[in-house]
Amino acid sequence: MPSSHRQRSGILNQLSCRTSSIVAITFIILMNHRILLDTSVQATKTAFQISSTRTYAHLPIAAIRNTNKGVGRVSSLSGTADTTVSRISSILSSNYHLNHRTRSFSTVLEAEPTITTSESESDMSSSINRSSTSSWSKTYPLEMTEDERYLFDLNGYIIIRGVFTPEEVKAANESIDKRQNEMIERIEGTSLRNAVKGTAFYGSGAGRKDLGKVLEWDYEEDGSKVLKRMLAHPRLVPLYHGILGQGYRLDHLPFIIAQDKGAEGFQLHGGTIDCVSGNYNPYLAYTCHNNFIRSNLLGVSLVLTDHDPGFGGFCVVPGSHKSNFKMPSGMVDGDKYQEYIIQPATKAGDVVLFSEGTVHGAMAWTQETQRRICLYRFSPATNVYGRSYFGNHEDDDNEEQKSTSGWPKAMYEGLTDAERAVLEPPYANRLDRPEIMPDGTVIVSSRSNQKKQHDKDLFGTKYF
Ligand SMILES: O=C(O)CCC(=O)C(=O)O
Repeated sequence: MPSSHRQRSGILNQLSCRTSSIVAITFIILMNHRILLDTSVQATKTAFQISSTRTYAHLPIAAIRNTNKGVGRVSSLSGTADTTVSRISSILSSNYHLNHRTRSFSTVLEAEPTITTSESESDMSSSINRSSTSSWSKTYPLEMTEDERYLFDLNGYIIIRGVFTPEEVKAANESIDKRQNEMIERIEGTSLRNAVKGTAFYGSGAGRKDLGKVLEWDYEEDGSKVLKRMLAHPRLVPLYHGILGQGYRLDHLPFIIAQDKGAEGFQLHGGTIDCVSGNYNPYLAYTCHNNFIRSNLLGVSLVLTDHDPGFGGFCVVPGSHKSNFKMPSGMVDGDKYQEYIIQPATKAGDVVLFSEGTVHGAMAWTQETQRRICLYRFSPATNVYGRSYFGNHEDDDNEEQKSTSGWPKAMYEGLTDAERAVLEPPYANRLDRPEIMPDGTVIVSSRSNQKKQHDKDLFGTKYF
């Protein structure tokens, strides 16, 4: 190539690079300007990756949320700056923000260092489509706080006070009152009993009462809305994220546990090292590596009646999630070392989160008023213990239900996007899993279209 040609070509290349850079920088400034206006309201961090050699603006945008219209989902956009700008412009209206696909931005959001907030959103009707508003940061921490992390890691459980208002607790209890005769008692002489006769947990004869289908109650009932709120309550989401990770999921069908006076509790069970066998139990295990807490199965109880000291009900061996040895015989039944078995005092409206890797159980109930909790179990996105999530309805009389996959249909009624995300089956976040963000919006993380197409070509299905 003649030198003058080479020079010209070099200059052209430089110019082209400069133009690329100018377009890219202008684009960043323009976009940041628009985003800054929005982040002051939404407290959301935005990130761009601009290729320096080409004019591509790769926007790892996981969600574009139009607050006027609810949650919009765009899993990934890329293209030239021009096409990207025009594509974004065609999607966005005046009120929007961008979320980076990665989850790192949650770390820059401020967390209020409190675990005792009693602020609760009492307007139950407004819980519909709550995920399309982003007011969480105003009331609740957006991350599990350092105090919460410390306490949960230390003890294997934590109590969050006053998550639900007295009105919400009343609504839930009224729904339960209506269904007292649907409760199923674990009567004496059956294999359903949870404690050995004659031991401390057994009580004086009556069985524990269980009431199921709680998320299938008529959605118009306020009590039903309250119980559905546990799936993604803004006060609890940071804890679910801190213990289970984003993309956490409901694992068991939730149910009400009731104990009348003298009713049996539940002998100690669970444990990362199973308290009865002494074997490691990966399905329930608690771990903390590199400041990263994970509990493979998390029990979460909504407390619906007061549990003052000595009343009975939920009990726990604090710290047992890290135990390395089998529990001494006699302790499992509560006959030995009672002083190490703690019945935490809780009030109606509190929520108890406990790792199933922490040895726990329930004491016989001593009060005239019926004990009530609603017990949920959650797992990380890729963990599973129960099996109702994929439509295990072969025993049902309901033909329609039999043919559907997923949880019972009624459970989906009236759910917000965030609550619905929690009912997803187990699979990795990057496979189009809707995930609740720290601010309550829901985004979908995706692999590139090329990778998806590859799977389609390879397997004939969208996902491996
Ligand atoms: O009654 C409680 O609070 C605990 C119940 C329990 O651990 C269970 O049902 O597995």
